[in-house]
Amino acid sequence: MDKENKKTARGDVGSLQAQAGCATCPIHHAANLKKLGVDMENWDYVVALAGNPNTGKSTVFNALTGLRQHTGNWPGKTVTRAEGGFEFGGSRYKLVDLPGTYSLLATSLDEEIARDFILFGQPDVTIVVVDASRLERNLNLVLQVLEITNRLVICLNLMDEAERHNMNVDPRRLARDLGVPVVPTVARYNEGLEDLLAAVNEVATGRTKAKPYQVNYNHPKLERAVSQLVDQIKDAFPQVPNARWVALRLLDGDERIIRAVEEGELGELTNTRDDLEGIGASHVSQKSGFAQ
Ligand SMILES: Nc1nc2c(ncn2[C@@H]2O[C@H](COP(=O)(O)OP(=O)(O)O)[C@@H](O)[C@H]2O)c(=O)[nH]1
Ligand SMILES: [Mg+2]
Repeated sequence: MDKENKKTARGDVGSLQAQAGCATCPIHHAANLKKLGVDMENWDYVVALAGNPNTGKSTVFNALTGLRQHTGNWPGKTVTRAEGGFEFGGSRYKLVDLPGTYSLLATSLDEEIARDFILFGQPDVTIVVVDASRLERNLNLVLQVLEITNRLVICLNLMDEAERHNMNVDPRRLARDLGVPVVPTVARYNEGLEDLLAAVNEVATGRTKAKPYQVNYNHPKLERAVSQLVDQIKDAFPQVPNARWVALRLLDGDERIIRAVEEGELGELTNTRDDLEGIGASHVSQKSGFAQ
């Protein structure tokens, strides 16, 4: 990539910022972010942070909450749970940093915790933090989250790394293809985070309704089996948020979901907002996760 293009790649972050922010609109103003640290009382919305390891989730978490969660790898880190608060656009948010995972198929404890939180905890918004310089690998998780919820925002982070590797990643194209908001960021240098908050606010308040890309399995037999199962799941567990996803997992032989259905516990996993603390709590270290 030549110098001119480089400028454009980095310029994208800035120009999208300018675009999202009618500069006079207070909702897009930096001063509008109030970091609340561990104060998470009376939150209006719950936001989950998901993503592959090392995509900058903790960096985003720290920038928004003002907390100093350890970034880097240390034993047990991934099963501690970090929560913090922030205020933006007149609303109070509780932010939950989920363990870093490459998938949500629950083949490990981390994946199980992340998946249970996104599916059963029903956060108002899930931010999927994506490494722009390793897009293909990261999209695996994005597509899985898209199957579970349409309340998500993609944080296309490490745009500087993508640029350094001469990759020209187009956030608008990605947003169009995936059908969800995509915000380019360089979290380490606080670039793009206001836009991220503006997008989160839009989804949380329901002003933006995503039409997420769904993997088409294109298989009549599979679709027939899925729709039969969906009807049965809805009858037995009317409170389950995404019966199609549960049906796909049952057909996939997902042991945890099969067990939950057999033991009639699937509905119980669906906690009310007030009971979010319970999600995955049995697996999660009692430590608050706010490592200094
Ligand atoms: N160059 C660059 N580094 C970043 C960016 N965001 C985070 N990092 C760095 O990437 C590393 C991993 O970040 P961390 O927040 O711990 O990732 P996590 O594993 O997803 O929580 C840290 O050294 C961060 O400083 C970014 O946008 N650009
Ligand atoms: Mg982290």
